[in-house]
Amino acid sequence: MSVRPILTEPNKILRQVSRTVEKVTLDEKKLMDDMLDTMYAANGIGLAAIQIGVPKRIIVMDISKDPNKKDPRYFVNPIIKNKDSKKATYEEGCLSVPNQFAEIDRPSKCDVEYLDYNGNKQLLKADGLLATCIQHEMDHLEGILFIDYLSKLKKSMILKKLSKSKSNTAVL
Ligand code: GNR
Ligand code: NI
Repeated sequence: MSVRPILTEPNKILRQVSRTVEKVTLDEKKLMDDMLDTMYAANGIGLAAIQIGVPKRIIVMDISKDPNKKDPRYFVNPIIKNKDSKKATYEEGCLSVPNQFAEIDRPSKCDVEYLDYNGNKQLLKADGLLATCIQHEMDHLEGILFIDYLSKLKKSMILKKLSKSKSNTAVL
């Protein structure tokens, strides 16, 4: 179990399409453990493997508000089976786009088929923050970031702020 560095935009690795996992082996379980440690350490509610540089279709999430009541969820090879035509708007952030937030519209509900930590097939009917978060994470598997949904102007403003904060940390 260890906390790994999180890649931040701009980074070409974040734009890779992640590969399907053939089988949930000990390697994948160790990766999921590290991802959960990394996500909790960064105070995130979700993390895709590509955010720590591993191009596998694996996501971890914990949307519980109470830090004392952990509710980790693991998704391997998730597929969206059904999306609600109704949209919901959430203020999104991303550990790979640090300290930047924007309102994003996504289907308010979705059904997701996936393999769990033990490699067993599951179906989740998600709504609310859970639905938003799983869709945000599944975008990472395709190399998509939430800023890609913004206007050119808003996106370029965020990228400019990111490059400024990156060059500041290089000086410190
Ligand atoms: O920690 C996170 N919070 C969040 C808030 C609203 C919508 C999506 C998210 S996911 C994000 C962690 C992250 O970057 N996952 O990829
Ligand atoms: Ni993200």
